[in-house]
Amino acid sequence: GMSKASTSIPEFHTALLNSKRILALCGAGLSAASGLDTFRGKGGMWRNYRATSLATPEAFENDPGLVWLFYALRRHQALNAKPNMAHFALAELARQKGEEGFQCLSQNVDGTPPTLLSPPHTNPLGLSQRASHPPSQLKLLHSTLFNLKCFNDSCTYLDIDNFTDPLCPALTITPENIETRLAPAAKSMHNHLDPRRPKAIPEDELPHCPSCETGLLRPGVVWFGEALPSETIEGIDEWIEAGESVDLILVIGTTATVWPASSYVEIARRFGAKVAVVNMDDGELGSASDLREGDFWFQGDAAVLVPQMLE
Ligand code: BJW
Ligand code: ZN
Repeated sequence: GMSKASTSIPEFHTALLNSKRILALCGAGLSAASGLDTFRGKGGMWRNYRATSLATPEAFENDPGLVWLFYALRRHQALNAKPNMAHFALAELARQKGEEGFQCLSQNVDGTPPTLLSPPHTNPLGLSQRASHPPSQLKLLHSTLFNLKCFNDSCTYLDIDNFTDPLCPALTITPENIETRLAPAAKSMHNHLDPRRPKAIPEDELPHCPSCETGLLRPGVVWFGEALPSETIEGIDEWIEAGESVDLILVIGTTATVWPASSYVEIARRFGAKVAVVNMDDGELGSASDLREGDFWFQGDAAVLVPQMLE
């Protein structure tokens, strides 16, 4: 590309040493080496599917069973994945720099704050959490697969850290459910919002809200058109304003196309930050256009590059 950015790890080490206040904006590419699929870009299963069109309230309204199968599969995969070297390296950076020095803003939904272990999973935490990332330095922008909410707008039921897998018999990960029910519908060029499509699973077989008893439970993740968790956003704003400066932002494994998460790159710049992009694909942010002199661009697997950058 035409980027003026440096690709030198030693130069990055110097910039890192000179940075007092650091942000990371992470995306699905951070967990790719752990076997979790990305939404877009190279190497992700979901790029062949219309996965993002399942991440909407409209899709759930129209076919809750189909949307639930997508999330049941992702809960199952996240519970069985292990953190990779990039998760561990970021957790170590967090310990070294402390709360004032480093905050990790993650768009990934594979985790929750540490909690009691719930059988049968001996280790039911998110990947960053299992890498012992300090919780106060991990901001989950799109929440987590393991919070459940009620789809009924007027009901405030919230079930935090629910690691039950499967959530109910109808949501068991079977070839029938995944290959016959989920995959064709998610891949289909037909509009799966079409109300005439047969539903994936009868509604009475899906998990219902124990509080209002009328609403269906839904994954507590942030879908398109929904607001990000306000305490999380406020916490980040406070951190940025408290120091009135950001020296460096690491943009790791994300297309940085989804707003408002993507806006933290520009916000950090406004507060003086250099930008360091780590991505498998040189079509991304890095080489494309807006990296400048003083910025960094590293192409490859985050699980390999991030540990080298932070060592
Ligand atoms: C590797 C690698 C390896 C692979 N190593 N790298 C038009 C313009 C601007 C904005 C909008 C617009 N129309 C609508 C909007 C707003 C909308 C939006 O931004 N849409 C865009 C698509 C344009 N945003 C919203 O709707 C947000 N809410 C909102 O606006 O609310 C308004 C409101 C305000 C107040 C009150 C009420 C409402 C919410 C956005 C929520 C996004 N949610 C999702 C789903 C979460 C649940 C789930 O996981 O299913 O979040 S969408 C999906 O994208 C998910 C991800 O977190 C997010 C970002 O994806 P990410 O992480 O960047 O992954 P990929 O796959 O895109 O990229 C992976 C990268 O890794 C690639 O670059 C690879 O190359 C790379 N890679 N392997 C390193 N080994
Ligand atoms: Zn309810």
